[in-house]
Amino acid sequence: MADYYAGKKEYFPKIPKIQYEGPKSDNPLAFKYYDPEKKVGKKKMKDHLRFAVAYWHSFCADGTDPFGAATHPHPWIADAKDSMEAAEHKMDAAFEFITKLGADFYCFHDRDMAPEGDSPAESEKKLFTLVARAKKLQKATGVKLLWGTANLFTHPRFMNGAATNPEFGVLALAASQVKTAIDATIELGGAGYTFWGGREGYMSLLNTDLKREKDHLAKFLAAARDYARKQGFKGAFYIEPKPMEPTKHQYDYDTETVIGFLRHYGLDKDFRLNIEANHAELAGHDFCHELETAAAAGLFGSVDANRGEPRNGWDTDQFPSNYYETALAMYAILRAGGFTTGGLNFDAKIRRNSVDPADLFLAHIGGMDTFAAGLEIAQRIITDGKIPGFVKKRYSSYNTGAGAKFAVGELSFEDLANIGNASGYGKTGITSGKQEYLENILNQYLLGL
Ligand code: XUL
Ligand code: CO
Repeated sequence: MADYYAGKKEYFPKIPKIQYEGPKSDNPLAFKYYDPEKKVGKKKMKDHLRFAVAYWHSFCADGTDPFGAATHPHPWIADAKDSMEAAEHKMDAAFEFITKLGADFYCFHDRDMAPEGDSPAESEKKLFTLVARAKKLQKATGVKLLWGTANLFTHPRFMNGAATNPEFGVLALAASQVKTAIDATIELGGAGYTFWGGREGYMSLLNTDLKREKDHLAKFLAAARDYARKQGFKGAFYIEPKPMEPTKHQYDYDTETVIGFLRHYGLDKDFRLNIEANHAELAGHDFCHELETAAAAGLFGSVDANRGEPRNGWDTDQFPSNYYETALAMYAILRAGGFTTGGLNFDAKIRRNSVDPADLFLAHIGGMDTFAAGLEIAQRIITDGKIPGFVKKRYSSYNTGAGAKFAVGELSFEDLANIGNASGYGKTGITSGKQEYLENILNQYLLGL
């Protein structure tokens, strides 16, 4: 590691390697809860959490919003002679940041890593020039690729969608881009490949054939999967639900919608869910609801770790800071068996007015601490057993006798009705759900950190 910096230009010269110092530390550039080597249950924290830095927000986004110009001057752009050199410097800065932070993974879109060329062939060449550099940097630093993806939403050609575009020519260009992005992901040993819906949705049904667009999307995904498998890709494919933005109605609305889509088109063997906290909120769901729903279908895959702003109706992509939310999320994730190919990708950006060079570090440190604390609380819920024990007991009437027979499909509807008739009304069903009791227990764990 020390060799990695030798003789290199540093883009974050004042920032040391971030260390764990514990909850009492008042060093802002230190972890308070994330202690990578600490064992929680059977695994080390770092292996439970599998943190990834998002290339797009951290090294490409510059603070621009619809009302104002850039506020985050990127030094790696300033000292470059052209867009390819800027991309190289940006990559050096990214690997410096990720290693100083101590995250084990990163995620990227093709266009985050390399600029688009004048033709598909030139774009591919540019991307693979940067992929070769990333491969070397991954080897030198030990940082790994969690997942890759293609940006099918920024260029104007995708204004009417990519795989759901009414023009076949655009769909074919999207395929060319995804093929190259899959090749790049394979070359970099990516554990997964993500499809976020981008502009796959519609603004008005007056100009849209919804069924046709969904059929095309499924055909496109199946063909992309077949290509990747043929190339030897063994990783996971993820669909990332989002209800709206940029289109009025995104086809991958929420987890339940995506599960239905995957099963309807026979894609559920290869595709899993990448669940983003802010997208859950936009769909009117709790983050943990989306995780639990994916887990219940056996389709939980990965997480885009961020948070929304409950009083805003858009994707604010803020860094996680809410222990209540991450505790419930990690509780769902642990019960789903934890991450295999997936991880916690910080699809989050610092605020427009967070202009100190250290702010990007502070944001990630806070996010990692918030999830590490969430993990410890989730493990405590499980080890202490009061909450899961309560839930188990709540369903215990289905474990024996007629309830157990019903659960395995051995009772007809008449059988069920006869049991109901025989029991009479009495006090059946007048049983406390104990929500307040359980919330109080959870608060005890949270405050006892
Ligand atoms: C957009 C979003 C994307 C995907 C990757 O809301 O979440 O950054 O995660 O394309
Ligand atoms: Co995302």
